[in-house]
Amino acid sequence: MEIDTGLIEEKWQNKWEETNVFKVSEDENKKKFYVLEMFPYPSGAGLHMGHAINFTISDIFVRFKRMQGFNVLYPMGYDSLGLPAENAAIKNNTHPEDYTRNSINNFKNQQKKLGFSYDTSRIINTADPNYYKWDQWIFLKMFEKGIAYKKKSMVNYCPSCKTVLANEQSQGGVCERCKSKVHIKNLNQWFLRITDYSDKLLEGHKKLDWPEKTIAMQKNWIGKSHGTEINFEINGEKWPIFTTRPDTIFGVTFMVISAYHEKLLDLVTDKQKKEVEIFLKKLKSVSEKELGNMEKEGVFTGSYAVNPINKKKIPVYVGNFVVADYGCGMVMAVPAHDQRDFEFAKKYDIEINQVIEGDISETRAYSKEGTLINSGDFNGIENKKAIGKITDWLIENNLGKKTTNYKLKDWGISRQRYWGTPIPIIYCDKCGEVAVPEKDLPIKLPKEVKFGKGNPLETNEDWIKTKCPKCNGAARRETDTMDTFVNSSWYFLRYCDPNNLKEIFDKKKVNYWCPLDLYIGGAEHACMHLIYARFYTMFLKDLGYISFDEFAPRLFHQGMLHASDGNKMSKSLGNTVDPIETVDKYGADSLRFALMSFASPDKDTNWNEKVMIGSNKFVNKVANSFMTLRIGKESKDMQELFNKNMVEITDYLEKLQYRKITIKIRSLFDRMLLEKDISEENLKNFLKIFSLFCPHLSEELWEKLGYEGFISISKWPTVDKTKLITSKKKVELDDKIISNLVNMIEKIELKNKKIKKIYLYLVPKDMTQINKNKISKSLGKDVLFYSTSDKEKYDPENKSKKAKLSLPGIYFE
Ligand code: ANZ
Ligand code: ZN
Repeated sequence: MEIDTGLIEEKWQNKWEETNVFKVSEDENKKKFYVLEMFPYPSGAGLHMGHAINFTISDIFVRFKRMQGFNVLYPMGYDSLGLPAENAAIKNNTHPEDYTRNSINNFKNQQKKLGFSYDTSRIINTADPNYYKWDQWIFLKMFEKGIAYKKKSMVNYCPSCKTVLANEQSQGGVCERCKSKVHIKNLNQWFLRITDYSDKLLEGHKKLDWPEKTIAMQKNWIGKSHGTEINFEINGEKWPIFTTRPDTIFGVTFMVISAYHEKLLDLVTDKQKKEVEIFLKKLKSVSEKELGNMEKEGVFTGSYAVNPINKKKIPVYVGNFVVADYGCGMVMAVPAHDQRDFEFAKKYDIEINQVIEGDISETRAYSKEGTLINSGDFNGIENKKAIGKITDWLIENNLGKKTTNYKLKDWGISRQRYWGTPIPIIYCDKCGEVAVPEKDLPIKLPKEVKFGKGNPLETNEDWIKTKCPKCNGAARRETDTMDTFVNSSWYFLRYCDPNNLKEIFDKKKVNYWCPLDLYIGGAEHACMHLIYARFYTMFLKDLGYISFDEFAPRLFHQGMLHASDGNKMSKSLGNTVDPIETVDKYGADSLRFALMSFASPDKDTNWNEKVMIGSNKFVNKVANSFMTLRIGKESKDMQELFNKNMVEITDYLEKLQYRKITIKIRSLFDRMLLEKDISEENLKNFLKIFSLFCPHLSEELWEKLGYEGFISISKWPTVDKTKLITSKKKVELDDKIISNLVNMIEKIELKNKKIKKIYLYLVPKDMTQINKNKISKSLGKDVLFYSTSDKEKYDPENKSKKAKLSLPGIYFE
């Protein structure tokens, strides 16, 4: 009986859609489960294989949880505002709105073709005014509380994209998108005071079951550090600096102020003015991460500082390695014990004064522990102790205080571009900055604008001109739009009540579904998105809108899928594989099965056409031979095997170790084909497991077997524990051998080596205990069994010597 996989896939996709099987609502009697993958940015190019793999990972998990009886929320949406859509629209001479609509429709159709089980009644599109209205609403709440504010600040600015860039988007002084040289500009910008939440963000980490590396990256990003603020005197004025090493204060031989320090010019003498100006002109913007590696440069300002501890006069330099908005924007430099200061001192021939015992070389400062020297009354003290002692002395003499500093900065959200959420602020000559009243939201983007020169919103005077909400006088709208990370900072809440026109969401609904039970997305979002979203959650909790302060207690990062040549898939390299073309060729079930066969979902992997073809063959084998299986009384062995598999597969599913399951599905099915009869129960059980990976074919076979309703919402099999106990000892040995071998085979085949034969060498006692047939069948390979006492055995690498009781020697060929 032939099954046309192409036809059945469309049939079941339509049936799922027509019957709304995956639509959910709150049900207090059912346990909820909320699974979310980071929503995609819908580009005109359509889905790529990375999307397909990511979505398949979550869809399998969702189908499993649904069958386990949970009330599962699994929504989908589109992060559709942003620069790429605007640039693509300009390039293709269309409007971003039309470009975005087409991209989303294309995405939806493609996602449908892959058999994902979304609740499609909850689709979110961030470019929809009914969505970004609530971005504006949150902004107003933040403005009210002083969390949103405006200030002048030095920013990275891309002259070609005509917008402000975050530090991460301008590494090496070039724009991440267009590679133009980035300029530094002093602009009036809107900020969100995320720094109010620094400690909460750090404390919250304790509650998170997240990859350790991601937590470490966030900690580093927030960068909390305890230290001392010390007042130096320059030109009779007090200038504090921040240091974590007050123990080195006797070794300070110069000071360095940031090139972007607001009060830099106060320190520059007339004589040094020219030189400083030339230095400032050629500065490049660099992100903090690069500061460590780049060449340290600076010039003398002409001013001198007085070291408060010994009244020594030391020169003040302006330098490129001091960050303006960290600490005090100025540092006390100790070249003997700080490598940056050391390099600077060597370059400009500044005195190096050692104050901690240890070896200083021609190229390196001594930055380890030691005893203080050349430090007046503090000589002979261990430097760790001296940190406290010197700080106490400074505090007693009113020359300093203890402080804590954070690397985290307030989040600059102003963008001078069109395709983003308009900032709901109005400027009035009389009243100043005025918030748009809530009843006037959303402030919609005007469709009529001119692209190409500066901020497109500035080209529509009709839109800009408005009335002041306070005095009713003539006023103008803010033309900055919000960074699109704003849109993704709370979308997971909106999914709980996506069509609400009156409120951001119904609190009861959000508190039923949230927090997420599993969040899936790329590790590249460790800092920005995942910190911003945590911040928004905490803010909304403080407002009293939600009852939790962490939105995603469990996070899973999927691996990256590369092209078969190991490179990133990219159009320019011509190595992309298109998921929809692949579905047209092999079917969605085969693609899903293949994607999960490549590697464990958390590992990076390469596209592998052979695995694709192999998966397709296997799926076709199930399609063509499943109905030849006979329902009847099955053997005890088979019962045991099923039970054991069910336990293991359920466990693998919880851990998202899908590759192991694909191997089990294959061997289980091959074994079933060799059996005369299979119980009806286990026939169904096999299909249920298979349906997570290959839902279309499973629905078709389910229907052919005569069952009513969708297999997608049938009940996950429970294990008959009694059947696990029989002949336990024997089963244990067989299964130990099998599972060892499965793991070894997996490793070997991952390296693309083929295994033709397996030789097992067992001690004579084991030889009588095992079920050879079962082992061979489970592995789906040729296995030869030798007793270690067999004189005639084939054993080229002497592996039989390794055999112990219950532990056979193994040789692969
Ligand atoms: C003197 C000193 C001697 C320092 C020494 C270090 C080693 P964290 O842990 O990152 O907080 N620093 C302070 N403000 C800075 C700024 N705005 N830009 C660049 N560097 C700055 O590091 C604090 C240390 O970084 C401070 O301690 C200061 O240098 C420098 F042997 O002061 B230290
Ligand atoms: Zn006014």
